This record gives sequence, structure tokens and C-alpha cells, in this order.
Amino acid sequence: MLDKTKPDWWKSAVFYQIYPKSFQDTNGDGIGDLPGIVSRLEYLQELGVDGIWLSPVYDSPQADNGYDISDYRAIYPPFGTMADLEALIRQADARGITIIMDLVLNHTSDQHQWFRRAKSSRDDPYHDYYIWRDGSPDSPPNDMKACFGGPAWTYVPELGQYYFCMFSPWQPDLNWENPAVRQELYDMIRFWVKKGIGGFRLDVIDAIGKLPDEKITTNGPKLHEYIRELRREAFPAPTIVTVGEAWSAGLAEAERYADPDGSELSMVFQFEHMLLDQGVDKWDVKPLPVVQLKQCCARWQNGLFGKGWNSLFLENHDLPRIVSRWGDDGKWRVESAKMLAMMIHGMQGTPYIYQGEELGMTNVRLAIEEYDDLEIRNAYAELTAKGWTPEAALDAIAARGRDNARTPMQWSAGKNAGFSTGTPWLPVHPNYPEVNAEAARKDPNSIFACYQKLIALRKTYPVFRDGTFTLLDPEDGSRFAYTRDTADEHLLVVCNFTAEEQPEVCPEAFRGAQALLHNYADPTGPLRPYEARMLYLKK
Ligand code: TEU
Ligand code: CA
Repeated sequence: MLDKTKPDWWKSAVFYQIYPKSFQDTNGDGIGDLPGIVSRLEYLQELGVDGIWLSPVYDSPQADNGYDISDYRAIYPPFGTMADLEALIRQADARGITIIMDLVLNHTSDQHQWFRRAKSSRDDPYHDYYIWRDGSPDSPPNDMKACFGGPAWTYVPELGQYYFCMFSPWQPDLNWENPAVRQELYDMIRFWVKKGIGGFRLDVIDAIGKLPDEKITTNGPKLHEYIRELRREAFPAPTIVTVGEAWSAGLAEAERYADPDGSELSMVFQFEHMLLDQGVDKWDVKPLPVVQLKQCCARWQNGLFGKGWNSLFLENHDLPRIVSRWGDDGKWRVESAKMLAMMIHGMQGTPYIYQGEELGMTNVRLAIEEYDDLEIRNAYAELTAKGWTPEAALDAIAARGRDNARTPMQWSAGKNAGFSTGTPWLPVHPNYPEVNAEAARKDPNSIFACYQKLIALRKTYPVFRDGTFTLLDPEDGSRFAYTRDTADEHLLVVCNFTAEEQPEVCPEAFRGAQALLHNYADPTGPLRPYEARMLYLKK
């Protein structure tokens, strides 16, 4: 078990993201719940993770599945009660698992008390909690668009004013320039720290310094000032782990966010690698440029070495399933899922596994009425209005839509994959009789077993945490190979990104080295489809 009293314990940790709505239902309403998570702690302990990042469980009208919070200090009743959350914190802790909560500080729900009052009158003290601009019905302050479709300004006729909403009209942006807003949020965070929450994932934290009049959303001039204040006021303890979601972050910004002086956050989720296989936007699907992926990873690995800390991830609740995206979810599902896991877990940083990733869960194809996500529903309308055929729009959604990640967790070959005895809120993927946790736990060669070993290796060999990174054959578009080095350890990771045989990569020093992990028996000779090998030696 990790010593979590050490300030940088999270550098040795592996986290697991839970999307509560889809994890485990215990009362048959088709919606995952907190008792469901408690009932699966044993599974997570068996996997070996040190912490859970819990997607939002706060009270919410669920316009964006909890990323629209109506009460930061209450639990969404279908998920359970505060007592259930306290039980989860306690029982997870007993298994060496720390709970990290999602913090949505950029916006609230339009149903939050603050917003209801803000909207009631220009003179209400809460009015200035949000971002308002005067206007008339047909002339918004500017032409900014909301992420989930439509304009970023919503008109309130009673006030003759627009409010700013970066995501959707149901998610009004908080006014971070108002010190009362900031203090209220810090106070709320202290409330959770007192309950025993070990850290936070900060939703779209790069947007809190926005200047809507100048059409600036991310990386505003006061962003880092606000983050430093947040750190000081809300979670000064160095043992609190914090990871900021920052789509806009390049290396220079990430260095500021994750400054080892502890003045801001532990690390950020940056998405450069996740943007490589798209064109003008996420619906413009392009094949993965392997050379660019390698060079991108190398830049981050070397760029933050000694100056910050990387987060390592391939999936989350907003992204498609990685085996469908960069692997092969048909014939080579098992091999390619393991290869991708080895590729990412061999690097320096803190790995985050998204629920079901450890089973090789795949993308799903649904009928348009079956999708729940507001982004998907709006995108379908917008794409077809632009002239896309329904088939083309559905293809893009099946490749990139967020509901790919949100189908219920596949626990067993039983009814509804063991997720619920009722009707699941989102359809279960039809491949559950084959792809499920029960089968994976029994099979020593499963994808689950591979993740389990990767987590254990990270705990056994310091080179995973501390080693330098060297990319081999940077221009090779089929194989991703790199080495990691400390003064006395040497690690080689080799991955075949294709379904064809490729020549072996094995620098002289590694001849005869111990194979720590591999996804085919007998890891020697040419690389078979999606083959991956990890070789290790003591210098
Ligand atoms: O996501 C932030 C974000 O920028 C997303 O809009 C992202 O670009 C999109 O999901 C890509 O399809 C965070 C949360 O992770 C997401 O679930 C929320 O919907 C969003 O913030 C608003 O809170
Ligand atoms: Ca339930």
C-alpha cells in the first residue's frame, strides 16, 4: 500500500475513473449508484488501483450527466445519500483506495439556487455570481458558440440581459472575477476535504479566467492567479492530489499548472495526443498518425521531466473506447487492447484507467433515439442540417460520440451484463456475453490481467516512475518503441501498431533481457499483429 502521507504519493499511484451512472446499479432503477461502487471495491482492489476519480455525484438535473450541478453539498438522490458517500470514502480507504471527486468550478446548473436568484433580479446579491451583459433579444454581445451547440449567450427577457454559457444554456458560467464566488467555492471544497476526500479532478479548469468580451475562454490572463489562490485557500495540504482538465494546455502551460513547487496542481490532463486523429473538429475522423503520436508523447515525456508531472490516459467519459479507436476491436481486440495499455503505462506519469478500459470494452453503435448525450443529439442535428447524410452523421457519432464510453459496465454474462436488474439508462453493449469482468478475472491472459500486471510493475520497478524517456526510430510509422532509464535500470517497450508482422526492435543491450510483460507467448523474433513487449534489465 502506498504511504499517502508523502506529498508526492500520487506519482506512484494508479487511478481508476468511475462514471457512476454506468458503473453498478443496486436497486433496479437502471442507474448506477454509490452502494454499487461500494459493492465493487473488491474488484478495484484486485485490479490494484490506489484511487478512484469519481465523476460528479452532486445533486443535478442531469442535463449533462452531473456536469451541471444544482447543489455542491448534496448527492444526486438516485445515486444515494451523503451517508452512502461517507461509507464509500471509509470502505475505499480500508482497501487503500483514495476517493477523488470531480469539481466543476467553471459553471453550475441553471437550477442552482445561485442562478435562480441571479436570474430573479439585477439587484439580487447573487446576480453578479454569473456573467451578464445587457442586450436586446436579437443582438447578443458577440457571436461566440457554446460547446454543445447554439450561441454562448442566452437571453433573459425579464432582465434585458444575456448570460454567458460556454457549454449549454443549462450550464451558466460562474463569474470568477467576483471574490464572493471564489470564496463560496473554496468553502465548499473545504467541506469535502473535511469529509475525507483525497483530491480533485478540476473540470475545464483552463476556462476560469475567461474574458468573454474578448472572445477568450481558455488561458485568460488571470487563470494562474486564480488557480494559485484556489490551491492556497481550498486545498493547501500537499498530499491532496489535483488534476486539472486542460484541453488548451501545451507544454509551457502544463509546466505552470504542475509546478513541483506545489503552488498550483499536481498535474493536468492535456489532450494533444487525443487530437491527432481528427481534422477540423471531433466529428472529422482521421486515421491515427503513429509518427505524430510517438513524437507527441516523447515531447511531453521529455518536456515535463523534472519540471512537472504527466497524467497518462487513453480514455475518459468524453472519449471513445481506445481499442476501437487506435486498436482493432474485431479480430485483434485482446492483443491491441493490451498493446495500447503497455504503450501508455510504460511512460512516466500517473496513469488513469477508465471503467471498462481494463476489459477492452468497445465503441457501440446506437440508433439516434437511443443516444442520451446532449452533445451527440445536438451534433446530429447540426451535421444533418449542414448537409451530412444521417448515415455519415451516425458513423461519426459511432466513432467519436461520448456515449461510447458511457454504456453500462460489463460485469458478467448475466442479464444486462450484471449492471442492473431493471432497464439500463443507456443500452448495454451487445458484446457483453464475451467481454465482461467475470470472464476476465478467471482468465490469466485477459486484458484485465494485463492491466493488473502493469499496475503491479509500476509498484515494483522504480524505472516506471523515475526513468528518463528515449524514443527509438522516431520516423517509423508502424512501431512505437521507447526506453526508460535510471542509474541502474533499463526498460524497453516495443509496440506494433499494425495488424501486420513487423521487424523486431531490440537494441543490443536488451538481447537476453527479462521479459516483464508481453501479449503473445514467446516474445522473440518479428513482431506479430499488435504485439507488445516490455523488456527489463538491471545495469
Ligand atoms: O469537458 C470539457 C470539454 O471541453 C468537453 O466539452 C469536451 O470538449 C467534449 O466533451 C468533447 O466532446 C468537461 C467534462 O469532462 C464533460 O463531460 C462536460 O460535459 C464538460 O466539461 C462540461 O462540464
Ligand atoms: Ca440505482
